[in-house]
Amino acid sequence: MTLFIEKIKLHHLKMSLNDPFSTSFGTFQEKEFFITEMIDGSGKRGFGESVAFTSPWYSEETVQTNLHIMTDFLIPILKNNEIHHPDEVFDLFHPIRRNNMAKAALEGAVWDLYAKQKNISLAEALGGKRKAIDVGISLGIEPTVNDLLRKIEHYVQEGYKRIKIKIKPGYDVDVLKEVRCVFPETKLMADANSSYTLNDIDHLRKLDDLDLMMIEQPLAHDDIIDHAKLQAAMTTPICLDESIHSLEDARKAIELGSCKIINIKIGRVGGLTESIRIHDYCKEKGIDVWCGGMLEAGVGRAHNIALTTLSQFTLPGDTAGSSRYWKKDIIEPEVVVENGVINVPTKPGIGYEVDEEALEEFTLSTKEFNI
Ligand code: OSB
Ligand code: MG
Repeated sequence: MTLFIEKIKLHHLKMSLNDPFSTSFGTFQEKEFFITEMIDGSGKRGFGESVAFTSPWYSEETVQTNLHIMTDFLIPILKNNEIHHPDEVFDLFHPIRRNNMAKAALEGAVWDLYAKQKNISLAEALGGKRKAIDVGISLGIEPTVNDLLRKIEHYVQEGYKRIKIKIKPGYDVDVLKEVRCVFPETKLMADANSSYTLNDIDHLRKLDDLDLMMIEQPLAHDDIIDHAKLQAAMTTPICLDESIHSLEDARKAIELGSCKIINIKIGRVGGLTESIRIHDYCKEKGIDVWCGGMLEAGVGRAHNIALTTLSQFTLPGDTAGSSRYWKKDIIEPEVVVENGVINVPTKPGIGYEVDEEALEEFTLSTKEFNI
């Protein structure tokens, strides 16, 4: 079997979030990204989504570097090679160093097209078995603790399976103590987005009294050594996000004891193929994983849902419903969360239709490449 990709389109979109989202590294009000589209000879279309932001805050990639790398390096590779299975894309892209979000944006569309050609759901193509997935929600840093408490109340009522709270120095232990006081039973976790150092070890250890599921990425984005020291000094499990870019990173972090949990983001690790490899390795090592989010629109959200059907995704992820982010999403139907659960679509590929009107409404420009 060959995929016979004839055309690739890069749709550059810009959408406004319902609600500004603040982290220790900055505030998001808008999201710019690419919807990648791959069209085969029979007119079947696969879709992917890039997740880099406009500024290199979370990682070094940006919307513009994604465009550069896809246009000048990755699409030429797809032009010059026949693809029989989506797993081959990871190896074809391997000579290009890093730029994992650019790679994943294209690889995701190949996976969707492949599943549609085989007439199976993307979840099935990936080997996932779950029919429904449990989800949590990630809440940004709020102007006041009362604002945060109100939001938590709202999403607990909606049924989300756990609440993640962004923290940073000066907005951490006291805030979480108040939250724990008001919500004694709620599953809570904190995400620091790399805003602490080992000098904060005594302060971070105070979190051990709050019965958190985990603390995500407390230390530097490129560290696994100090995280191992911190994990040895804390009972709260550490979950790594920014530090894990590959299966090799995951292996080293687990061997060192730098974390007990891994957040898998498809974009950060360079695609679905590498996500599955990390998942399988974690399963073998007894490390729980969950699927992280990058404030995705519908296509990226659909990919996250499909990946989360794999068995070692034992903890609720950050893939909330479309309405948490957007007035109008770009897929039909939108992603709906009921009682903290998303029913996995069974239609071929990502299982949602791209809403052509919405796509057009949010598109700034489109580039086409004949393959
Ligand atoms: O660290 O997981 C993160 C959003 C932007 C950048 C980094 C992160 C996040 C989130 C939100 O936590 C996840 C989501 O709701 O998509
Ligand atoms: Mg994170």
